[in-house]
Amino acid sequence: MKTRAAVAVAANRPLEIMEVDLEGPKAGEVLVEVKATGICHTDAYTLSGLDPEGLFPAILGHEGAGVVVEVGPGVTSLKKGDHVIPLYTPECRQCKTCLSQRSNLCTAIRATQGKGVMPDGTSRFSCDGDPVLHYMGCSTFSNYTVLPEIALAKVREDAPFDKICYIGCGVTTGIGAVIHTAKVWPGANVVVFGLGGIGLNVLQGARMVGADKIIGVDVNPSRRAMAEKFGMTHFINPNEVGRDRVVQAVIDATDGGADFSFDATGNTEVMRQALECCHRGWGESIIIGVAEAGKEIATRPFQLVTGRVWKGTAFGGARGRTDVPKIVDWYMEGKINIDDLITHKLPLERINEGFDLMHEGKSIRTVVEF
Ligand code: NAD
Ligand code: AHE
Ligand code: ZN
Repeated sequence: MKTRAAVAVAANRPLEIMEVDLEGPKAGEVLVEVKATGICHTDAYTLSGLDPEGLFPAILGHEGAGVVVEVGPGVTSLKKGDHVIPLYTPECRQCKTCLSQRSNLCTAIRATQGKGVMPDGTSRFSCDGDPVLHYMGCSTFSNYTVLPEIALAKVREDAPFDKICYIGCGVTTGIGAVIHTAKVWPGANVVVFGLGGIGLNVLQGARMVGADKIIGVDVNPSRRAMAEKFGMTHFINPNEVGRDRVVQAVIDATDGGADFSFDATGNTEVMRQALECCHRGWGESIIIGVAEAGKEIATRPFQLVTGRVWKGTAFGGARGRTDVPKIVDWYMEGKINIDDLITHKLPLERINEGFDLMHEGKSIRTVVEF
């Protein structure tokens, strides 16, 4: 079949809207009509050419929601008409990691996913006979896409696609980092570096679990109002206090340091600040941000010797097929706010404007509707 898609033809070039060919689902695969997709900073990172797994030409996008159109042989958990959210972190429930229950980093298809192909080693997308690659196993910047059954969460049918697509990455990553990875306790002091599409969801996660002080740090002063709406109690702008004084500002505001800090910027200097503003003896810093190839984090080992802990999280530690339907329920029950974070909506033809809005700091999430 043909599908309309925004194709990343090369690094650092605008996406090109074109018709591409899409093969139907093979064994264990599912054809999905994507109804809506968010644009995450990780899409921009890969498009920039700095992602070591960034391959071109490819169809980016990993924050979608849609409907099952057709299932391939052997698919048992999904049927035509089911509403689904694609999962860049699948849940096979059979690999060593899934069975361990210690991590959400299912290994069933990770190797082929990183090469831009389906588990059988080939792409379902092509253009004039040449393969176009998948991205993060999702490729939601296409009206139709094919995914393995284990990479789809079945969700309730009354939930609006243009909102729940954001649960496919940003919402789950931010809230999950708080509840699954950090396990923030009621009364904890929390600091969030970067108040964009992910950081604002960390804020609402921290509020949900009953954190006490919730400090937000961002160089963009226009983030303040939205962050306060999502639970932030104190704001620090590094450009106002001085970048070298952010750590002390957090320590002063929290009687000795944060119980938990989160990096949602992807900046390795900020990651260091996020660790070093944690409380001596127990403060934990969770890295969410993705940094480009060649960037490394550094700190004095003394920071860890004296009890601070450095951790990271992917997809908020969520097990997609199990946890994502629950987060959709939370949204539908009014327990979490997604609507206010979707600041812009665009048709596919204007998707590049969504990237511009992100880079200019004008949007939180842009959702593209098909
Ligand atoms: P975004 O662009 O919406 O937000 C980033 C925010 O960080 C912006 O508000 C920006 O002003 C702020 N910022 C930038 N530099 C800063 C600095 N030096 N100090 C303080 N604030 C600064 O991006 P997003 O979609 O929220 O993504 C954030 C990061 O999280 C990206 O690196 C993205 O790749 C990563 N991410 C990781 C996961 C995961 O599973 N680990 C999931 C989604 C996104
Ligand atoms: N190819 C990238 C990997 C970047 C990365 O860490 N991705 C996160 C999800 S970001 C979603 O917006 C992730 O899930 N990581 C775990 C994994 O297995 O990829 C790079 O930098 O190499
Ligand atoms: Zn993302």
